[in-house]
Amino acid sequence: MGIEDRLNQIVEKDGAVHLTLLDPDSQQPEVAGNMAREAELGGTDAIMVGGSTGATGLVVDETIKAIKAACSLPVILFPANPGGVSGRADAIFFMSLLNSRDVNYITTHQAIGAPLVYKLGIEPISMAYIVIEPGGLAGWVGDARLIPRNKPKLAVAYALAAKYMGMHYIYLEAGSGADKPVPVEMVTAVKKAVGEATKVIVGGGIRDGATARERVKAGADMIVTGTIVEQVGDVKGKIEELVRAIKS
Ligand code: 1GP
Repeated sequence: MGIEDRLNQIVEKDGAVHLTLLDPDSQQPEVAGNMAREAELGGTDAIMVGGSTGATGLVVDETIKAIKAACSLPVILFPANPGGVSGRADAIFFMSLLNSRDVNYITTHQAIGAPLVYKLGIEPISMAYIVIEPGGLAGWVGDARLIPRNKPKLAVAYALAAKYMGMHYIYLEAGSGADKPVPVEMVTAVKKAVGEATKVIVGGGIRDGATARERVKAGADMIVTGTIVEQVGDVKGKIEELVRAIKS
């Protein structure tokens, strides 16, 4: 079974998926491996690997190698550009930053990266990336026309466009380390519009179980946390808190 089917099955069974994001630019590969092991013990479902700056080439490769040696979870690439593609990964969020002003982030990087993904045999998971205020580094690097927090209608419009273009996953991103996560009302509106089959991922600024649970109750199928895992001493304990909060 492919990674996308596995994730969808977990949504069916547990009500939600938890994904741990590790940025290869934030720590040495061995440290990333240890974090992944702890995250697996804490009950996370998969490891995402990527970052807006400095997550390319050898550093991505070495990080995934260390994660693979330390745990048995699937590794999904979350690249900012084709430089973030590694044949060591199991799958890739093959994403388009729909509200970017820069065609590179909408289709050009995808065209350049696609033959590499094909050649390496990595499973592509079709995903729309929609960046919401404050947007963080991802918003800046991707030249996003940020969706205002108080305009859920705009997020719904992009999400529906994504669904009608055949994308399977919709990622609502507030930006790594955001002081405010994606508003609950926006998650509710997007999920209501796209329906059951299209999965909604929410990330950016989620640091505790209660915040994650509110978004799952609002309709998020998957929750991504990254920064908090880098900040806490007890990775396993933090992941346990998040996982317990979102799984039914
Ligand atoms: C960033 O949404 C992810 O792309 C995760 O955000 O680092 O704030 O958890 P955090």
